[in-house]
Amino acid sequence: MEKLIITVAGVGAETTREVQPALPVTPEEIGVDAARCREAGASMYHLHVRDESGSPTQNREAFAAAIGEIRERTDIIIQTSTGGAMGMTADERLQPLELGPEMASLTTGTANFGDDVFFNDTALMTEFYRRMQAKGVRPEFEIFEHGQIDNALRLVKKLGPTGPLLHWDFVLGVPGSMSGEPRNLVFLVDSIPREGGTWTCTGIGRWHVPCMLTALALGGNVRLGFEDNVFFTKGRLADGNGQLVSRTVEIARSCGREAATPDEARQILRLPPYD
Ligand code: KMH
Ligand code: ZN
Repeated sequence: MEKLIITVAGVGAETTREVQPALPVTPEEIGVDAARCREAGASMYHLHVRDESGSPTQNREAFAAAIGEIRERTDIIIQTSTGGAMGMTADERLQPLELGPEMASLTTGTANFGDDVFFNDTALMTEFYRRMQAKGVRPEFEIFEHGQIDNALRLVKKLGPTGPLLHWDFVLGVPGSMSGEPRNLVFLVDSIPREGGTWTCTGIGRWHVPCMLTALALGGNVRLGFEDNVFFTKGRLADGNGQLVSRTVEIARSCGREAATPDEARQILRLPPYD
């Protein structure tokens, strides 16, 4: 079986220090967290950043500062968010792409997100996809609802590929969108083109462990971290993103599957090698 790519969504836009005191917020904290997670077995970091007050921002310089701190410490694959936070404009959300990251997230459709609506209409996703193509940034299609797979495939068909393979992330358990039931993940995985793609899955909140286990059972990859879930077990907070990584590494290893290093993950994803 191919090695396991563990992506850490370590910061997010919605999680607060009040809820999770170990949340990394400053560029330095994010750099330290990414390095710790890499040591524990993660190969990719899905990056959101915060401003000086701790609020989510898509500011280019704030991303540059966090990326600088990560790169001082580790070779982990950096995947910047284009989702940002609720209510941000498309132009705000696009800013990190100017830095030419290796990868960036791209949600291909509007979804209910708790009491809010995560807005991604056709014009917005087309523009985001075009920008990624122009910059040579590999998208990770973040799928909250089934129809978003069809939207992503339409973009690829209409505008051409962004690289040698398609990479998907099934984000399950956001209140208002698809839940993390195993049957949902099976349905989604069954709906992406069979040849030559890669996929990962994350479960939000209480769906973290069920989704991680189902993804492992199906031979997929795993995303985890404080953006998606702050608990280690019910009612007990994780003491860091690295603790969540370590548990997944141990479970996978006990089943004969080793975690990929960042360079091994680059090979699996057919990204250019790290220099
Ligand atoms: N913060 C959410 C509204 C992404 O990073 O691409 C969206 C999000 C998705 O986190
Ligand atoms: Zn995100």
